[in-house]
Amino acid sequence: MAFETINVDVDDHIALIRLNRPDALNALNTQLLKELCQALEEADANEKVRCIIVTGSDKAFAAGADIKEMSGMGFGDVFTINLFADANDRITKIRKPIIAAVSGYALGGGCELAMACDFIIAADTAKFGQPEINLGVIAGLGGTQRLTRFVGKSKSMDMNLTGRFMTAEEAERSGLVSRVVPAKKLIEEATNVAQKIAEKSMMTVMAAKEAVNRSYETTLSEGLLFERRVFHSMFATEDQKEGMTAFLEKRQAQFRDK
Ligand code: CO8
Repeated sequence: MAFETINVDVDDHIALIRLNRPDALNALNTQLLKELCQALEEADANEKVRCIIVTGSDKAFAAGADIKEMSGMGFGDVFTINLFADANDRITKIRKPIIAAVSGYALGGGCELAMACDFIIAADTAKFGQPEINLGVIAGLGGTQRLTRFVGKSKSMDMNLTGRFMTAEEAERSGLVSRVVPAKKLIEEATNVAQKIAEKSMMTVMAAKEAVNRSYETTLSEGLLFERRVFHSMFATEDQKEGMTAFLEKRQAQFRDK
């Protein structure tokens, strides 16, 4: 299907999804969120794709949910549509790894979308924030929950209560982003990282993603048990034999996702 608010480019095992509403700084409206979810699901189902990158423009990853679209809504509208919950659930169900490559503004729903991905690579120009407080609302897609887990209560309160922006440098120092790269090299660096992931056993990558995500949903002892069971199950795979044999034979492993 042709998309109007995003561009999708699948090349060499990597799906690059670019948010594309330049006139609104990639604000997340109903159409964009639906198209994004559909593109992620298609990439997840595409056997060729082994890693997904979500990005925006130089100026904005996304400047939040679309304020023009939301401004006239009442409780009944947002409650009934439940769009933000639907988008969150659909993104969370994607099993392949998703890298958010963030340049410029990642605000409100934009910051939350980046956090819903598996990890964030930021350009040195990136600015993160939860400025919903200035609009008379609070975050609605994880800004009070995921952000708190990433950066701790103090910084999360600061961001959510003042609406101030965090620089890429502060975001890396605080654990919100995994690495900061020069803005001009953002897509190149994100693609290199995606390529590295794409070379692994996809089955093992999916298992690792599942195990890390489990740490957010359960107790430490349950999480450790889940991790151990998945670890044990890896010994039933051909890729475990190949990975360990290749190490001992001092050669590159040839994984077959089996
Ligand atoms: N929604 C709609 N339009 C937007 C948005 C937005 N969030 N952000 C920017 N735009 C539009 C502007 O209205 C403007 O359009 P026009 O040219 O037609 O007037 C155009 O984009 C360019 O913006 P600016 O002229 O304001 O550009 P500046 O460089 O001066 O400022 C800023 C950039 C600082 C990013 C500024 O645009 C801004 O503050 N934007 C709003 C940021 C914000 O408050 N975000 C939070 C939104 S609420 C939210 O996200 C709730 C999340 C709930 C869950 C979401 C699930 C998806």
